[in-house]
Amino acid sequence: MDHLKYPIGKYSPPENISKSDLDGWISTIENFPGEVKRKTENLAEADLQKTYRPGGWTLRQLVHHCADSHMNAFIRFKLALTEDCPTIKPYEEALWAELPDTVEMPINASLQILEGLHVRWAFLLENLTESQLQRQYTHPEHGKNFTLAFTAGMYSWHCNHHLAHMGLAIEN
Ligand code: NI
Repeated sequence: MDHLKYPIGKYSPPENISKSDLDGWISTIENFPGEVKRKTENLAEADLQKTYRPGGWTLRQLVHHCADSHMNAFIRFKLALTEDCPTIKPYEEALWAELPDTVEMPINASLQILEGLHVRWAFLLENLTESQLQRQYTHPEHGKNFTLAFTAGMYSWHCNHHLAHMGLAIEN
């Protein structure tokens, strides 16, 4: 079950984040909407109801979740860049995934969100200075601070994590 939940393992950032780590992460973020589109473009509506594991989200929920999660992430980056170590607002991702726009809607709207959002997100990341990448935010549930460099890696992982889930769901 853990393999299905975490098909690429959990996020384990390098001890020291290099320029090439960051470049790789940014390109993953940049390419993600295209990857999701490629994976889903030839699927029938019924395929979107497939889950990647028993009790897991459907393919449809996975795509909408990525839009929800990455909209929140983009806002966190902007807050951290413009405020002094802001406390970000967590959200109940499991409950968001049960709302009508996530359970019932075609995925096209979220593909469009991801497309525009990731162009801006990758552009922003590519143009941050070293000191901007070291800016931090506080996550109240984890009770500690995270740098934007660490967080870029986390969301690159998040992209690949859910792409792997989508692959599993399609094969099911
Ligand atoms: Ni997620």
